[in-house]
Amino acid sequence: MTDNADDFGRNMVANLYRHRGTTVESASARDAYHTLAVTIRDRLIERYARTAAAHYAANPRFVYYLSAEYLLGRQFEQNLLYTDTREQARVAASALGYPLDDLAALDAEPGLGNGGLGRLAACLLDSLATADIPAVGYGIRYDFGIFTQSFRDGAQRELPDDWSHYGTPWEFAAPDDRLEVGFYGHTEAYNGSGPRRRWVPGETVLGEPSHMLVPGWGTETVNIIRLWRAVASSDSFDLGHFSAGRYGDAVENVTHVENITRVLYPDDSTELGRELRLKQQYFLVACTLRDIVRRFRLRNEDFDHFADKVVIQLNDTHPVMAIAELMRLLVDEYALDWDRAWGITRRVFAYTCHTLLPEALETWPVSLVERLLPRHMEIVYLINHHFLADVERHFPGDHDRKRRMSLIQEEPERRVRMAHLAVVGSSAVNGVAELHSDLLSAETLRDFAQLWPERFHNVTNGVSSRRFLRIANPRLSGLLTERLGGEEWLRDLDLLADLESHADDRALQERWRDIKRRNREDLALHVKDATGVVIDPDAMCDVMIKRFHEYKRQLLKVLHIVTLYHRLRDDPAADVVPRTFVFGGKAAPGYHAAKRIIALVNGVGAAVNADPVASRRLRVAFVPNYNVTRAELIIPAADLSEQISMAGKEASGTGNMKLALNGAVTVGTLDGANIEIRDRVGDENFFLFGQDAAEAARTRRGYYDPRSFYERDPELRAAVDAIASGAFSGGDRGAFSSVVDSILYHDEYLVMADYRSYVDTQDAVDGAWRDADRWTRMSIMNTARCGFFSADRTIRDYRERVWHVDPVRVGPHHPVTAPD
Ligand code: NBX
Repeated sequence: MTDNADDFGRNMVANLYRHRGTTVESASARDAYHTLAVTIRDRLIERYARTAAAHYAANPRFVYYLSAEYLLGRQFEQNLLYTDTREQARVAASALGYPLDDLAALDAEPGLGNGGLGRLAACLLDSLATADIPAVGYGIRYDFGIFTQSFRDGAQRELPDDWSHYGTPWEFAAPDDRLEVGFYGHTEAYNGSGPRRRWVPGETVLGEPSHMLVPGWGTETVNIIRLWRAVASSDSFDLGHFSAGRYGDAVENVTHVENITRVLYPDDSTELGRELRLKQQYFLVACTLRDIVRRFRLRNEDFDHFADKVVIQLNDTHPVMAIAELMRLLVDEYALDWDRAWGITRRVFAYTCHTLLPEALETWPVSLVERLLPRHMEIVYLINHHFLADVERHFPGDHDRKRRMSLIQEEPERRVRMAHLAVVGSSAVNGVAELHSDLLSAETLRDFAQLWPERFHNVTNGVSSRRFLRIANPRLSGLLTERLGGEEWLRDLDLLADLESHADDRALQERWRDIKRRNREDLALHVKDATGVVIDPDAMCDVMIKRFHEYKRQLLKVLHIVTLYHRLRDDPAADVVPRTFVFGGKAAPGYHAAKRIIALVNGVGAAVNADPVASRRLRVAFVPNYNVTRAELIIPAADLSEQISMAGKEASGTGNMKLALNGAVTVGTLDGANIEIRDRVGDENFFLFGQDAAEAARTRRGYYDPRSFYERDPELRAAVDAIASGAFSGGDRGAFSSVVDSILYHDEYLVMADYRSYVDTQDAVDGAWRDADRWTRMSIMNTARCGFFSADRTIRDYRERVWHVDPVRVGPHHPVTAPD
């Protein structure tokens, strides 16, 4: 496809007619946006056709990434970049009478995920395509994504996120590929012996796929992400009820079926255990495996080759019922014997764990699985039977070990342990940062790591440099491209290391500071708009953006802010560096403790911002509705990155990588990937504080008295007392009593124990900031030394350690029609 501005413009006008049925003169902004998007999409579709043909011809091993969540972010800017059509699009947009940026702002972000896990999935798909790896991402097309957050009186309010209300130009529905998914019912014997049985579902629903294009950067490859939605069959609508005026009853069945993919569960890290959630998970798994088998059979017949052509990466335990489902397909539907089916299944699956919190390890009541998926329950029992016999062979008579490792937990209620099923049914298991993988092997999954040490790997997370540097931070990217002599760093992020030798270059430092300042100005405009808070673009931008969770310790950050506030109140001339504290993040709607902390941040912010003395130095801005789009605005402006979780709790973190890559200096604990960031950027360019994982575990195991810290530390006492006294809740002493009690009497996450170390370290941050050259040097070093945290490297690690797949190059002139 040729791409001069004239061709692009003609193509766009044709698309305006064909897709919107309107004219240049009467095109609305949304008409213009949609038409432009479709015109960009045309460039990708052509590449996709060539990719599909190349994959068909090569019949390679495919990576199938199974994830209940994807946080893709806006696609407009990214697709402009990946098709290199920005200039043509600018000209075409203005021909329709609109600035390109106004149209880009109409692009909706599909919020089909909660946080890190969902965004990681999107970054990995981007890097898979960039590395020319044949891959498909499978997920759920939720009608409503992660809720839209707003604040009322400082408290979080949740509104539904109807992300595709206006339709989305990036999505192609494929109603012809609908398939049936069963639930409930019973199982029956086949004639003949063996484990083969027939499942007779009590309810069937239709799964309809749609796909979005996932282009690689600087390559011809365009992969896809396939999303499933539940649709009722046309006979689900009860015309009889409708005619009788019973309109609610008429659509009851339709609603019942379509509710399966209605809404993303907004709970990260804590399990709700709702039946509908299990239905969602199985729905994804059933649709996806049928699709994978269909794709396999396009070019292959014998299931003995299945594992040579298929690797399925399970993103946490949410899709783990896929292991039982593949066994069901192979044994019941394709009549393979059990051992052969199990050999294939085990080779196909790989499992990534994303947590260390025991409460986040999914289990499902046996009674529920028996009812919803009766055949799968039988299969899980059979897998368990063989597995426990294997454990017995390795550890004869060790009954306690068998009880610990069983796929079924017996007490206090019989439940299926999904993480155990995942490990038993996979050939590779990985954590997402070195510390996390070590703790998985040494603690959470110790028994399994002892039995099968060769299965356990580390694959440290990474992030997309295209999205989080090139697109989010065009100013810094421009400078990098100029200094590094081209854009090659976007495919090889290790090239950033070349900057290191220029870290003391005055001219570079000046440019670097200027860019940060202008990024802070952009952020200030948004903050003013979204919150009314005015921030000083010269103040240090201190950023804490992540889900609200007690283990992440937003509360520790609050205690620091209150401490600085008190210092200024007690002495208006106190030596406090001007700072803007920027917060972003949502709390699960049912997680009351986290929601109280959100209200407290807003309460402290209101007090600080309104205080005539403190507000001269300090401002607090809580940007509502944190999402990928907001991240792209906040991260480039950040000077200080808050990564302050209790050590041993954060599996990896990926915001930490995005911020460091954009030249923010980290203040953090030795947790998750912070350790690897510090190892790389150097301890002189990282502010470390607090107990490490071993110390924290010891503190928690021994006698821990959080109140003693309160009693001994006057600044800590003053901060806690102020919260308790109603200073941040209009005098209401009860408002935050649950928060105060939790840290004074339980303090599960060692906020009190780490407070002094944190505040002292923050004083050292102030000291470093005052020396502008020193700070800028630290900032440059962070960018220069974070090339390792590219998701491209993560994909290389998965390829070598887990997937063993080869790239397929897509030629520029590949035949567009698939052979035979
Ligand atoms: O996955 C996150 C971890 O907390 C991060 O440390 C890590 O960097 C990231 C990527 O590996 N986990 C996460 O985001 N979990 C969820 O979003 C989640 C969603 C639903 C659910 C449980 C967890 N039921």
